[in-house]
Amino acid sequence: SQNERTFIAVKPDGVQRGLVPEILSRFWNKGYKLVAIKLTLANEDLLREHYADLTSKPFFPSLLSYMLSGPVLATVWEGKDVVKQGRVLLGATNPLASAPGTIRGDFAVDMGRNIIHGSDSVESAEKEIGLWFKKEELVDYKPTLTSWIYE
Ligand code: YYY
Ligand code: MG
Repeated sequence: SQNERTFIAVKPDGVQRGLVPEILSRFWNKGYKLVAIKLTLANEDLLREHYADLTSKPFFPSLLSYMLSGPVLATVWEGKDVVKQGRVLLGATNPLASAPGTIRGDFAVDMGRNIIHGSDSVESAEKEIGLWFKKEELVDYKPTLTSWIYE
């Protein structure tokens, strides 16, 4: 449905490297609707919930300090198949395996500096949006271009 939502976050390295405008453009130009956006510092409790399935992994401590190393740009995007298509725009987790043309493929090299997060399912998107945003931060509006993007 056109109401599907995903959580996309520019990680601290992406913010510091000035990639925010480029990354927003990729989603905006594709035709997705921005529903929420904020620059924020994560905290350990939030990240332990966000990455709940990874807390026992050997790389978790470095993932945690990476995600705490600077501000994160948290965003929510809406549109048809946006969760899966968002992952396509991101590219593979390991940037060296990401195709050119994807965000990680174009701008990153190391797995632990892969510049962007995207929800991997509709269920995790709902969980992540609820973790990072309050209900009133999700903005309800009608983009004027909708009929030029959807048949
Ligand atoms: O969803 P995605 O970010 O593509 O990968 P996840 O498997 O959810 O892992 C989250 C995050 O952890 C990944 O973006 C980089 C880091 N990571 C890592 O540093 N080393 C690994 N072997 C796997 C993941
Ligand atoms: Mg993931």
